[in-house]
Amino acid sequence: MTTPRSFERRSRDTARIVGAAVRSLGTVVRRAGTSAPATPAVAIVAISLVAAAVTGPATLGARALPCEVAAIQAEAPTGATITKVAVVEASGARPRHCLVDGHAVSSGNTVNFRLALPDGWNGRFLFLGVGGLAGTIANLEPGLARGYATASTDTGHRASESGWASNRAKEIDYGYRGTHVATVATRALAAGYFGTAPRYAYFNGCSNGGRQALMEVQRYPEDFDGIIGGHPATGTPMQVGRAVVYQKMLAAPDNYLTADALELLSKASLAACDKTDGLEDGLITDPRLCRFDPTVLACTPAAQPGSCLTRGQLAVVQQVYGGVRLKSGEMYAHGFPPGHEGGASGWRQWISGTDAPVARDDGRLAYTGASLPAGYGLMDFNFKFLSLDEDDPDYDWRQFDADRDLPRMRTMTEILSPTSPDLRPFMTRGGKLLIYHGWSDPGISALGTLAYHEAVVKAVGGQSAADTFLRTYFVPGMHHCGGGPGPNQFDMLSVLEGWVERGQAPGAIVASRVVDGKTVRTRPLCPHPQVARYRGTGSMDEASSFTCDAR
Ligand SMILES: [Ca+2]
Repeated sequence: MTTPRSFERRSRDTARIVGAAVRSLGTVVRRAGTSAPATPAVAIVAISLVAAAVTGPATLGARALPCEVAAIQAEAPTGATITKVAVVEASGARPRHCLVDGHAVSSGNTVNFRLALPDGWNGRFLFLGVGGLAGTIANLEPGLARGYATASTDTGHRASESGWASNRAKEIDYGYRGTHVATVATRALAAGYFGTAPRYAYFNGCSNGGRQALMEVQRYPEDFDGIIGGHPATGTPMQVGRAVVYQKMLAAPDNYLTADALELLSKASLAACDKTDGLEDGLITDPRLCRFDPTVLACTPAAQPGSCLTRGQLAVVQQVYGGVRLKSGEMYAHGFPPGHEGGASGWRQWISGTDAPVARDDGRLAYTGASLPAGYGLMDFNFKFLSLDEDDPDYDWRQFDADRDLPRMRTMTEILSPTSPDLRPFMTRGGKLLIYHGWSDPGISALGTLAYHEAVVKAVGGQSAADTFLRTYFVPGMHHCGGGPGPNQFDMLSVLEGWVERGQAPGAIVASRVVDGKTVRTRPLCPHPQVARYRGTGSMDEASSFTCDAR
């Protein structure tokens, strides 16, 4: 197998030869076009150089194997089984590709994967994470459209498979190992198919995919050259934070945060915080500067219904902002920063749902029906079968008490929660990590990601060490992996490639806000601890009117 280093060198040579040949061909064409015909001999030499360059052993995109089960299985690494292979014709931005389904062996389980091997391969490998409780395989088209050999995994169970979380091997595969074994298998299959190892391997995922990203960095630092972790899920702490919020929300009918209450809250937090970042632009760029007290919305006897928040509603809001501390004072589940609580993808989607909870037979309030808030739908399952070290079908998260119950969750927290800040092995081998998180994510707290970033900086030896391999970007006004009023479209993968492949250390990344297909605002995202600052002149909707400044 070609080593990446020697391959890289060869591929540079190839690029030089192709470049020279193309330049030479260009000359030929221009001459032809200006009625000064080149001699046939010159043209033939140039064309044969190109042909030699694109069919040589180090060529990108020249398929080495037929797209057939037997041929691909013959090149498969130990433990990988190919179950289905199909040629998929080009469609839209998606190139023609060989689609490979199979599974890889882990200890006590098999892990499904899918791998797409495109015509016109760009020489790189991209693995895509999956959301929620996994059990499905990501849509590979975003990677395919850019020419990557693109793979994903369900992490070792199917979404339809009840009882998977009562199987420790499957829990471990969901936690971290499934991503690793599927990565090793699919990267080797790509190398076998194309006849050469991918020059670079990347991971990209958001939410649970962001959790997969951090697990890879922490546990398998050799798997990827570059990793993007968006809105990384935190496993047990995230569940604990939600449980305590719902304990308060469901304690009385009055406590429910209606859509109107959330819009009221959103207006009030924006009014209090918009200017604190130096520019009144409808966005809270740095909610850490915000001193917003929601009790300004407290109902008074004279208040009109719907114009204020009840005591119960305020208690819920303060719980969401405040997070969960242990008796020792340690912050266990970070609260959420104020700002941009309203809108369809805001707190309504994650925290309060669209329909008020109703009383069950036992008199207690519960959400029912199809419109469960995203943070609530999996509460029962998570606590009974995933968070607890020993399954307990009778466990009631409504009674959860952090100091009493967390000792019952130690092993599973280790399995599910990507909390280790010591990323030195990844740093030392030259890996690069981009983390991003919308400040207004109502599903997973950006403050938790901030705390993790700071812990990493400390663990690897300080800011200058961290700067060699890590950038974290907080996105103002962005909800969970998208949505919200902020600039929420950006291309982290190109930035990561520039860093890994060309040594271009990332700075500001321009993000766009697109409404009905039109870009209405661009804004730089700044690597933490820098923050985007308005220069004082120019349109507030143009990224060029901002600089990234130290706070
Ligand atoms: Ca502002």
